[in-house]
Amino acid sequence: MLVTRRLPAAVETALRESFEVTQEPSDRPLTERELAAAMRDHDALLCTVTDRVMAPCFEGPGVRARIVANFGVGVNHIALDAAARAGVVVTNTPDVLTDDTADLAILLMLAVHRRAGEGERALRAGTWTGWRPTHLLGRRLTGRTLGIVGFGRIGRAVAERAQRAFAMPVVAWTRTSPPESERDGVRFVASLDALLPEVDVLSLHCPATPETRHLIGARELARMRPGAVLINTARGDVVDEQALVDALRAGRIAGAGLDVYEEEPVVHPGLVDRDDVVLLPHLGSATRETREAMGMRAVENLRAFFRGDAPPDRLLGAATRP
Ligand code: 8YV
Repeated sequence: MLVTRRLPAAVETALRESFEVTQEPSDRPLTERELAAAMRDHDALLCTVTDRVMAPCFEGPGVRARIVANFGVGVNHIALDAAARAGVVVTNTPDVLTDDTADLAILLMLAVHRRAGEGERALRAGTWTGWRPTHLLGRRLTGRTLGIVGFGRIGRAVAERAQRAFAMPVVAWTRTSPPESERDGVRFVASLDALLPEVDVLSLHCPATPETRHLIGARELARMRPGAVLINTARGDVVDEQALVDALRAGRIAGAGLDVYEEEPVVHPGLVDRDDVVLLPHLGSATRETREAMGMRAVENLRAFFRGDAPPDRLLGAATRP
């Protein structure tokens, strides 16, 4: 199989125990052309979010790979329809990264409200002159109303943390929300439009699909409270970055905490400039424990497939033909 990036050592060892592995030594993202060639030269591909496994990887003569095992839960970089048409199985790594990604969403909420990035930058720049009663006053997170878009595993884990640790009332909207309901102390609303004006913090946890592209744009940002903060640990495409920059400049919202971007690793310069924005380099699942667990989960999927069993994390609908 081709493994596109370097992985935690224990994962690479486990892979080599079971498979004949080719690995790109430079640890750089492969081009679409290289990925298409890899699909013709290998029985399996183990890829990550930086690999765009698009339709040409699955189409035309000579495609040999029967499984694409993604290291990560989000699969917006894989052409699932083309994989399904070609009968190629696609798997991902859910569950194991839920807690760490939820923790990072909370970290961003705290960092924006308590001005942690600004404070750290000032200290390192040597401009901190000492404690004073009015220095870098932020805002309390405890008790603010949290809005969650997408109530899957990660959205639910963020809600639990916010409720238990920060006494935050939680309102959620998800594609499958019943009209108006309450479950586990979370109030579900029937539309995104209903959610936006109600919340102090809006945290995004939906997948990136054609339907969620620019889900948060100029219109949605204008419906948010002027003091509200946007948190995105999902995918960059869900937010129209230019509209976010415009809304921040105009003071329509109070800040943002972002871990994902529209054109990673490029970040809109209008975001980099701002002190009311906290920016992280796609670290949601980046703990030693979780990256190892993600890798082992991908290994389990690959082993099951080549044993002739159903891989535990096969994406339903992505590959239906034998
Ligand atoms: C991963 C992520 O680091 O799992 C996901 O969807 O966004 C990240 O947690 C990345 O996808 C690795 O491929």
